[in-house]
Amino acid sequence: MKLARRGLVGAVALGLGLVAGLAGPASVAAADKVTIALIPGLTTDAFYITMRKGAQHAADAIGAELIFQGGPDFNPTTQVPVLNAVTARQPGAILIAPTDKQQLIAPLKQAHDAGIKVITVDTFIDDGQYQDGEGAGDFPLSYIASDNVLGGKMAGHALAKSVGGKGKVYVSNVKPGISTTDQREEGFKLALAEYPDMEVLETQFNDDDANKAASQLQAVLARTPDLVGVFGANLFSAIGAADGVKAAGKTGTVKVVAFDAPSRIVDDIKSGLIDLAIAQHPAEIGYYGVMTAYAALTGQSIPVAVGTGFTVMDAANIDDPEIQKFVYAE
Ligand code: T6T
Repeated sequence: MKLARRGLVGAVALGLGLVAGLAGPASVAAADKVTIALIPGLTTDAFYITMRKGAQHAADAIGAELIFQGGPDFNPTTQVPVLNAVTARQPGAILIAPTDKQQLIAPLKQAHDAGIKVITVDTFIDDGQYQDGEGAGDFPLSYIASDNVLGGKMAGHALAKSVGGKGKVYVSNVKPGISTTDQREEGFKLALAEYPDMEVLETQFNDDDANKAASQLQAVLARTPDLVGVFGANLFSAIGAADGVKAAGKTGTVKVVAFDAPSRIVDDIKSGLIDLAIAQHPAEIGYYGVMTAYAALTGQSIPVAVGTGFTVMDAANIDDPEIQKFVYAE
């Protein structure tokens, strides 16, 4: 029978999750040099660029080799061939942000069957509950990420507050089937359900294309002139929604709450185009991803889930150096 190790994604620090094997023999000796691959959702996104920096920091600290290889867009069609190529190189561990909950299960199973330790970062496969003996995508050893339902709830309450608790809003989202953005929308809607005078319009899916998100904003506004706000559920959705608001001449009238914090979003907070951003901590995800992989590769027990934090950025705190350090790298 498989050992059930279900941890909670939340404010869980490395080593605080439920651990397996405590009664077993002491850990095996550290490997001489381990190779850990990080496969992002796409290579050119400031979120994953920042994650890579945190991962590299950890790899340098432990003398591991870090391979960073990914696709040009957030898409399983381009990510799966990259994953297969990385699997063929037989790294000790693969850290991956799967671009689809279902479509990455089979190719990741191949990596797992080849003896590679699979850990997912940012996004998850299947139901995201690993090592509990249930589901085709149960084999990854750990999931290291933000709590995206919580982040979506935070965004929902922030948007409701900024519009005075009433009016029509919608979610600008990427596409269905991505664990993170699905969960953010879920959290946002849970929060908005607490405001009887608010209405959530149909979600607009932009395929991670900011230009599409901008056009959609203008189209929604054309058919709903009393729109009061929008939640951009990731970096490109938020930038696009903000562009749409600006192009429509509605800066400050249609409120924008963003997920993610590249410098462009910071500029928009300063100019008043974006009200607030929920910044993730991608460097933390990369750092603990590598450390978790290393622990697994050297025979240590590891938490099945590691929850990383958020920093809320708005006009009142954006110049604070303690806040600025969470702006994503370019
Ligand atoms: O929001 C992040 C990431 O968490 C999500 O899974 C995909 O989009 C981003 O990379 C931002 O573009």
